[in-house]
Amino acid sequence: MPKSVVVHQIHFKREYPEYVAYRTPLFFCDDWLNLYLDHYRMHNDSDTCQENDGISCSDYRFVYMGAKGSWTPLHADVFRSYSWSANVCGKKKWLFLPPSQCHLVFDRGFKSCVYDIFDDASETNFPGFKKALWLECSQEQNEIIFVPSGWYHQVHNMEDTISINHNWFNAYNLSWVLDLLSRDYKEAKEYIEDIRDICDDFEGLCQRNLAANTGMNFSDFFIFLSRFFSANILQLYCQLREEGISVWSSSKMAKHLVFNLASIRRIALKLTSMDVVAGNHGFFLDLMETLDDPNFLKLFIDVGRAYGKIHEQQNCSCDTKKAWMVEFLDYSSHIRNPEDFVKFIDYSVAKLSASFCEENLLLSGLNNWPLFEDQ
Ligand SMILES: O=C(O)CCC(=O)C(=O)O
Repeated sequence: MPKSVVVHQIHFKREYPEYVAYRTPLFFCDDWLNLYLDHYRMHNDSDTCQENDGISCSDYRFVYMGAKGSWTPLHADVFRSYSWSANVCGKKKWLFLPPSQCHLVFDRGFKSCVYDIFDDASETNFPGFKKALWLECSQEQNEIIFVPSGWYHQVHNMEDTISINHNWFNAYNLSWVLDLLSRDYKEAKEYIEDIRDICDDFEGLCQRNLAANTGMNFSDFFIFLSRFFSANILQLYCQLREEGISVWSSSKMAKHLVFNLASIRRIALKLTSMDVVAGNHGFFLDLMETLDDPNFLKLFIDVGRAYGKIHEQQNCSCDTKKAWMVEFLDYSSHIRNPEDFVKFIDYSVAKLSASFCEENLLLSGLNNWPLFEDQ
């Protein structure tokens, strides 16, 4: 097969925001990444920062177009997110390698990865390569492929093909994002270790390089988690205000929100014990400012919409939400480090419990986080 690595990738939603060409299948709507990026940038570089005008704001929703014979080299997805890919027309061949075998496609120093699994050089330069067991799958028109976190894959267009593709993460694969950040941070640090002594701000440079290579740094991740947690807990508060305590037995949406909160807390706790955030470089979030920000209100409303859609549940009006948000927010504080964030999480949960406390499973689940530890 003649090979041309030309697969054209378009940020479809960003470039044509008014054109509703498709709806995201319900299975894939629990998407924290694109929900967030609809209102915030993941990384704000003061050198290049522009207004968040909806065009400069990035997202991870693409259309791929490739002629027959074009292909996408071996890789694992950005942030170790999940991805789904729907063929509008054409046919693709996918080759997958599960995470347990991924070490086999790296060189001895674990620095570079095989580019093309059909290239003979792969066998010479990558000692474990021959042992890799590939899963092959062909995808026809109108079929959707789901790619789990951390699975390496190479993709070939067997015909002229157009596909729609999203990357996303949520409570279930959030730990993959943290693991990738930790690994890439270590690598970024090692790479410039020899100039540490002559660097005014070594940690700042590591974080800048991490953002450039990985798409976010620890500060971005931390701010993302804080905002997303706030939107989720407020959503839960609205549900409790609207439906009262019966929400725990009747609402799948409430359970889902609790699960999200538990997952964020688990990651925040991990952050407190990691030396990758030594000095807490660049960690700062003014909660009051965050909650006053119109972008936050939009995120909060969109979180409600998304989970309302997933669980086929009605949502209260934007005005009601706004009023309840103000009511909930007497915790005016700055979050300066992961410890502050965990305290804020525990404070908000305690507040929620105090307002609506009854003997019930979900509240104790929310308070006794380890209940969710193994999920
Ligand atoms: O369809 C393609 O060519 C690439 C898709 C892909 O690699 C992905 O979904 O991660």
